[in-house]
Amino acid sequence: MEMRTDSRRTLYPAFEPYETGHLAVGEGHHLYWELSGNPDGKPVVFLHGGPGGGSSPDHRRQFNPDKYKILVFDQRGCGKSTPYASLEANTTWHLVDDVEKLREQVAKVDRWMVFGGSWGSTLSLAYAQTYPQRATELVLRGIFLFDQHEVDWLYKEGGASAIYPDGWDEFASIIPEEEPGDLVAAYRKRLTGEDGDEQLRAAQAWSKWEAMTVTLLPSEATVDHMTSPDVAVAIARIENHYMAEGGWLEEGQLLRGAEKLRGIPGVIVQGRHDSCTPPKGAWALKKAWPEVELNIVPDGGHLYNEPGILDGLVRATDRFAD
Ligand code: STX
Repeated sequence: MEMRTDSRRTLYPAFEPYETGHLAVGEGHHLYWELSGNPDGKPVVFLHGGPGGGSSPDHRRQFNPDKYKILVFDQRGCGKSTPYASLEANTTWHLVDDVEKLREQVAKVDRWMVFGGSWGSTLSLAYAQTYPQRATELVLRGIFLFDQHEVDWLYKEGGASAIYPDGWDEFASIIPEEEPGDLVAAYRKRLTGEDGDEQLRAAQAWSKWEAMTVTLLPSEATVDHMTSPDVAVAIARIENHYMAEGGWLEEGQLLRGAEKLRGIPGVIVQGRHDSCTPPKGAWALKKAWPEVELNIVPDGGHLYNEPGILDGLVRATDRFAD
């Protein structure tokens, strides 16, 4: 693919939701949601990353507000959803059914575009493979299939640690070397323990490691945001919980399920230098789902707001807008 560095598309100018609320989805969870854009426009649901990352006011700006009816929400335990950072009844399949509840009860539409990056791509695939009749298109970024090699890439030595040995040492340093088990298990003990100070320290270290891997160029703003106590605890507890459980997905499940996506138009925007979710997963998905358009961004990392990644995403949503 040709590398485009001039006239790259950027976020739409800031706009506010026209309606917000909380939806009770069961097991005590209340999900914060917001509708923005054009109430009569083309429906789209935005699925944020992590899991645990929560939504931000910039996420809606990837869609033309004159053309899209945009539903953004915070997944169980994230952002403004309550109870904060809760791991109770918090699995991939709870979230898949939450998306259906939001479609029926909040967006009140029959079908919608499904848009997600990173963990949001995992959840988009799980949702669209469960309810293929509900997805008009899929726009995905930074593909994460929850296969073992992707989890190991992030949390075992020899993957992202080979690119960020400095960050890896810091991540590993809060766990005594002689402690048995892997780092995901060791962090889990601390992130779910009774000691609040230890939980926060582990949460900030977990989130800092992730923050280092998600931008191509060092970003102090990303590290500061992801390690701030109110954000770090949800990211670390929820992400660690999902990683420890393999996302409640069988190995290869989302690749095998790609046959259910036949006939649904799709675009993948994937950074070549994505150190969090390297292109291997996107490539495997493209082979399993030949109709999808795979755009590998030569100077792209992982995060949606990097210039080449954002350009690809906005071009995709614009193309599907009419
Ligand atoms: N997790 C990758 C992911 O979904 C494997 C992700 N990485 N960072 C984020 O999400 C946030 C920046 C949204 C926290």
